[in-house]
Amino acid sequence: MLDLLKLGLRGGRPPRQLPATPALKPTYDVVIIGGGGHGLACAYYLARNFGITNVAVLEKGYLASGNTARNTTIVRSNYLTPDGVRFYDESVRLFGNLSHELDFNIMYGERGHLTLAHTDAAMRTARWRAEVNQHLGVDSSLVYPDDIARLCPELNLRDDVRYPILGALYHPPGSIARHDAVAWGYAQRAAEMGVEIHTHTEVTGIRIEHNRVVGIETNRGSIACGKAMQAVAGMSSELARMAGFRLPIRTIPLQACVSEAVKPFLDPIIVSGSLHIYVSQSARGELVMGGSTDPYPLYSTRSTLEFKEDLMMHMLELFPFIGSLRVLRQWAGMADMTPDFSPVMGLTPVENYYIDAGWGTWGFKATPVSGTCMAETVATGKPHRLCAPFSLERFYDYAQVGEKGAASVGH
Ligand code: FAD
Ligand code: PYC
Repeated sequence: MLDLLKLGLRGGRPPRQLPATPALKPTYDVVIIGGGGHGLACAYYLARNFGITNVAVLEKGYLASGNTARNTTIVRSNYLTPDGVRFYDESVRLFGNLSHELDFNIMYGERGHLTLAHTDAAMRTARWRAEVNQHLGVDSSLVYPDDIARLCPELNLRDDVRYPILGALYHPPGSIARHDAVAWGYAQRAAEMGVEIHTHTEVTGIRIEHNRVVGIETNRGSIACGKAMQAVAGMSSELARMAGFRLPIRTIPLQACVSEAVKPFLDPIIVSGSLHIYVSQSARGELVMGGSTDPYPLYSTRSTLEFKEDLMMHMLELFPFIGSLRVLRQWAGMADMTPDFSPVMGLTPVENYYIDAGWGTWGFKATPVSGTCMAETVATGKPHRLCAPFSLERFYDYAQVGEKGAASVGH
């Protein structure tokens, strides 16, 4: 506010918000690979919580050019397992205060989240999630068509359709935000504390000696480092391969689209697992819509007509009146899918090389909690208690954290 007043009195242009990419130094205490929300949040919390500022974030494109600015911005904690609920609930808490904390408006809006159930099996899963959520103090409950009609009068609740709505899991804290602002806010505050952010800097190799990371190769030269962390979403397996280990991850495209802007009519976020759709209305008035992942693994961000046709067929079952609404943009991101629909966070087989991966179709909502957890893990060399269940080792110990039943996206 004070800055705005000063600027008004002084006139002229506001200062450039992020420093230009500097020359690479020969060595850093920590190198973070990937300048999406997760990498930038980790850099911010490393500086803020641990005073570690000799940090370089290396991003091969521009800031948030990956999934951070391709997602549909849904934030919620109505998960299925106690480990998942605790973890995402901390993120919802951090998100609620993030505009204030970063002094950067991320346009966080609590809208309520309805996961529609069209089958007895979906009702059972909704009831199960509600029980686990309530047990851990998370606001979720099972609701029925009369309640749904009150919460979202625009929904087609008739029972003469292919998949009538039997009920829903209602989660009032479900929210949306401005996704790229999350990355910019973290980047700006991290840079103010001394973190260097290097865009258009692609990591091409990881130098390892005696099973310990010692340096990073980039398209702008080599650097030495004490520690490194990868947070590269759709390219996780590729970076792990550079570091010499394998991940239980398949990379699958996920598409989404937005309509032209119309006056606000849709308050809650609507998800239907059976119809394979999810939709919210943005602050600008666009319908932000998505469906299932593509049916095959692929490193590609192309859009397809099949996706749009499928999605619209199901959208029209729920909202028959939007038949003449035009689609404005369609895009895709690459989702790194784990077998149990939970992330891979923490230590790796390479000493001082850390991982934040496996965020599939669910990682935007985890940006703040992943940042805090990974910062502590990198700083102390020990997994933060909230991310300990998501270690890579769980796949060797048969301790998966199964969250498929809580994924909004069909697979
Ligand atoms: P990214 O933002 O992808 O950042 C990784 C960065 O690494 C990229 O910028 C990339 O350029 C960079 N990189 C890659 N390789 C290299 C290299 N060799 N050198 C240097 N840099 C490199 N999640 C939700 O919670 N809610 C949702 O509603 C939601 N909707 C989604 C909708 C779609 C269409 C998609 C695709 C995903 C959705 N997700 C959602 C998932 C979410 O977007 C991701 O899990 C999350 O954004 C991952 O953040 P990140 O910072 O790890 O990755
Ligand atoms: O994880 O809530 C989610 C989500 C919604 C759409 C894509 N992911």
